[in-house]
Amino acid sequence: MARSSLDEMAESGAFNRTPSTFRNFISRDPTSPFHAESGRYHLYISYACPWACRCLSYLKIKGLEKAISFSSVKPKWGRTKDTDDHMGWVFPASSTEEPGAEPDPLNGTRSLRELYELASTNYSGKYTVPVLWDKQLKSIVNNESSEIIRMFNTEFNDIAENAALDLYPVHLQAQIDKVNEWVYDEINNGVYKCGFAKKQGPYEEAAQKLYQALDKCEDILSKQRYICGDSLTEADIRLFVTLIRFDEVYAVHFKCNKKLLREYPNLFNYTKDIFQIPGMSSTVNMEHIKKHYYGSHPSINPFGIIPLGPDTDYSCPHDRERFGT
Ligand SMILES: N[C@@H](CCC(=O)N[C@@H](CS)C(=O)NCC(=O)O)C(=O)O
Repeated sequence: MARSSLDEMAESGAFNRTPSTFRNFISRDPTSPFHAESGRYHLYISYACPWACRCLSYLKIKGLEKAISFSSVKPKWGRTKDTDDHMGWVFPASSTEEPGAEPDPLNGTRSLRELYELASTNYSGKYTVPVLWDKQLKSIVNNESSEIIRMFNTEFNDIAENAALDLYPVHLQAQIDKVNEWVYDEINNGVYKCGFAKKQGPYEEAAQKLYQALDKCEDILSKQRYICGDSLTEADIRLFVTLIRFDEVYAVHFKCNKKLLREYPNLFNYTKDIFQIPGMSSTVNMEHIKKHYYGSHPSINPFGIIPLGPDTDYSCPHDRERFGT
């Protein structure tokens, strides 16, 4: 079983992501063991991680910040225990050590690994963010972002400040699922397949599929404001978290440099459009993003040098209003 994404390489040199392990569901049904209550759950994230930031985006845009607390680990992986060499997410010792990151506010653990071990004594998988933690049962509810965002979309609507926002509406579900499938495989995970490939063949295959998918997005977004039509959906949030990291990190660190995001007029303006949705810019901490990727994968970037650019301003005007709202 892989203990870190750096171990997820197949014999062929291709990157293979292992599935998440904690898969409980929070429900608005009061008889559920995981009832959607205000103040009961905590979301552990890293601002660096696109999967965790899907969940943080939902907290912000659904208006769940008062109901569900959250905190971020340090961006750069460190030793998770004194007794072995495993490297992974760690908490800072104080809230001033690393702006944006906080010590574990609930359990006082020093690493995410220790948190996983509190939840399950015989856990042997990866210690990934996001982690949705139940303060009442003192355990992990779920560590799979695609499921956490579904819970945040519907199950907290009695307490969400923006309950009316439905990012997975019934009439678009089939279309969203379809888009998610290729966006996940070819773009979200596609950049990792490029970056972690250990042989030329798997790299080229992943890069070709990535650019075919980006070209497809560019084409779709030349005709409509959002990826599934004229309203914002889950599929946009899932695409955004990769696009916002593209030019700053993936283009250099993961060798996705065939074309930059800023060379795609529609995708670039679309990214600005999503970034400017109230709450979304606070989910993007570019310092954490760059520190993490360039600093935590010594096999890709042995000296941990962080490139200076391009420092793109996503808050500047975009042209997406041309499609209306
Ligand atoms: N399937 C998970 C994937 C999460 C994931 O891969 N997170 C990465 C950070 S971007 C992680 O925590 N990796 C830790 C490691 O590889 O040790 C989800 O979508 O929630």
